[in-house]
Amino acid sequence: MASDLRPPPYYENYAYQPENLTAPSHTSGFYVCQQYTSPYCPATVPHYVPRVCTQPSTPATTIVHPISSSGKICTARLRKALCFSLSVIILLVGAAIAGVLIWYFVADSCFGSKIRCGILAEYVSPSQWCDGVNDCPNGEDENRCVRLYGPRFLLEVYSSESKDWYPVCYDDWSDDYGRIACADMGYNKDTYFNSKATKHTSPFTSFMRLNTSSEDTDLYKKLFNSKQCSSGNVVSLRCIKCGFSSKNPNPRNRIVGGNLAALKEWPWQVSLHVQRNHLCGGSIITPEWIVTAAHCVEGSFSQPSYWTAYAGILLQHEMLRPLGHRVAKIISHPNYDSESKNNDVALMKLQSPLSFGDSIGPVCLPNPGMMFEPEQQCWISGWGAQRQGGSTSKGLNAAFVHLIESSRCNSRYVYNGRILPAMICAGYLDGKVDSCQGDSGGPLVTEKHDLWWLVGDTSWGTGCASVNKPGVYGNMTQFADWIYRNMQANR
Ligand code: 4AZ
Repeated sequence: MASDLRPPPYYENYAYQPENLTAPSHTSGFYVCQQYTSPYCPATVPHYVPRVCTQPSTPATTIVHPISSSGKICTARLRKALCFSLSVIILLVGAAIAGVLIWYFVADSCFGSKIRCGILAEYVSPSQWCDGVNDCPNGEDENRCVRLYGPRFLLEVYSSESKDWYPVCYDDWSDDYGRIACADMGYNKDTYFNSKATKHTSPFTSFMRLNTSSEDTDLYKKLFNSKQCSSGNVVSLRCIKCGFSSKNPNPRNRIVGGNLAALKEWPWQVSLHVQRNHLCGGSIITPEWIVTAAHCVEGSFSQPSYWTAYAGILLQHEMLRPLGHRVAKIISHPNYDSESKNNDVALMKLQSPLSFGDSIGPVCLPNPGMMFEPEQQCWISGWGAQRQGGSTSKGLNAAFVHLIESSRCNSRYVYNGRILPAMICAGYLDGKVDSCQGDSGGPLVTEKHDLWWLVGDTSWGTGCASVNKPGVYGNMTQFADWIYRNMQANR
C-alpha cells in the first residue's frame, strides 16, 4: 500500500519478487556459458539475459577430417543424404502439427451450433446442456446449470429447452435442495448458510417450480416451467456466510492512504508465503479456496508445496510455520497472459480448511447482474511496500480507493489502451494512494447491500501512487464463473 508521492525511478511494475529468495533455475534448455571455457562465450552477461553459447562455425573451405579412430569418413554424399532425409522428416512433422492445429481451431466454426465440452474437441448440442444427462466425457454439460443472480443471490436455473435462466419458486423449497444447488456450484455442503423467500419483481415472466411428487431424485428433473409461483416468492440462496466484516462505518469523504488495519476489518485477507517470506496477498472465498493473482504463481512458483497461507494474523513476524496452511493445488487462469497481464487470476486450494470466526472469513464473489457504480468506493489491503521500491510492510495496511472507468483509464495519458475487459482500474489519477509491490493477488473490495464483495485482485500498475498511473486489478465479475467451475471440478 503506497501513500506518498515519490519521484522516479519510474518502471513498469508487473510482478513482485522478494529479494532474498532462491531464484528459480532457468538453465534447462540453454547452454550456460560458465560451464564451458569457450572463447565464444562472452565473459560477463547480464543475469537476466539467457546466456546461450554460440557454437564454433566451420570455415567454408574446410576439408573433411576423419572423426573417429574406427576410420568412419564423413563424405559429402553422406551429408547430402542426411540433409535430405532430415528435411523430409521436418516437413512431415510440420505438416502433421499444422493439420492438428487447423482441426483444433476450424472445428469450432464447423460445428457452428454445437457447444464444446472442455478443451478437447468434443461437442454436444445446446439442448443437451443442463438436461440432467451427462453427455460430455467429464459431465461439463451438467456442471453449471445453476447460478446466483444479483445482489440478493436469486437462485436461477438454466433451461436447456428455452436456453435461458429462470428464478426458482420458493414453493416447497427446503434447505436440502439449497445444499444440492450449492454443491452444484462447487461449494462444500457444510458451508451452506440459508435459503430465504424473496418477493420477485418484474421482469420475470416465467419461473421454475418444484414437482415434489416426482420420483426423480435429481433436483433439476423435479423442476418444471411455470408462469408464476403460488407463494409469490422466489429462492434467495446463500451457499456461504460471506462478506461480513467488523469494520467501523467509515466517513465516506475521508481518503485513507495506507492506514494500519484492525484484525477483524478484512477477515478474507491472507498473506501468501514462500520460504517464510511474504510474496503475495490473497482473498478467502471458502474454507479451502483462496483467490490470488496468476502472476504470483508463474513459472516455478506454480508448485503448491512452495506456498503457505496465513489468515487472521496482522503482523508478518507473527506468521509462524505451525499457524500456516499448506497449499494442495494451484490453478491459474488458462488464458492468463504474462505480457499484458490479461486474466491475472489464480486459485489456491488449501490442504486443510480454515476455521472461520470474527477474524477469518470469506468475501462474497460478485454475482452476475451485480452493478458497481463507475466510481464505486472500494478498499484495498495488503502487506505491500509503502512507497515505490520499498520493502514489504510489517503490518496489514488498508486504503480507500475508487473505481476508475475503463474508458478514462485507457486514455492516452493514463494506460493508453492497455486496460482490457478482464481488468479494472482503481485509485486516484493524482496519485497519493495505491497498491504496491507485495500487495499483488490481494483484495479490492466494496461494501454494497451490507455485504463486502470482491471486486478485483491486485494485478499491476506503473510504479506506485504515481500521477495518472492508478492500480490495475483483475476484474472479478469476469472470473466468477471460471472460479465456480474450477471449485466444482476440483472438490
Ligand atoms: C506488485 O508488483 C504491484 N501500483 C502491485 C500493485 C501495483 C504495482 C505493483 C499498482 O505487486
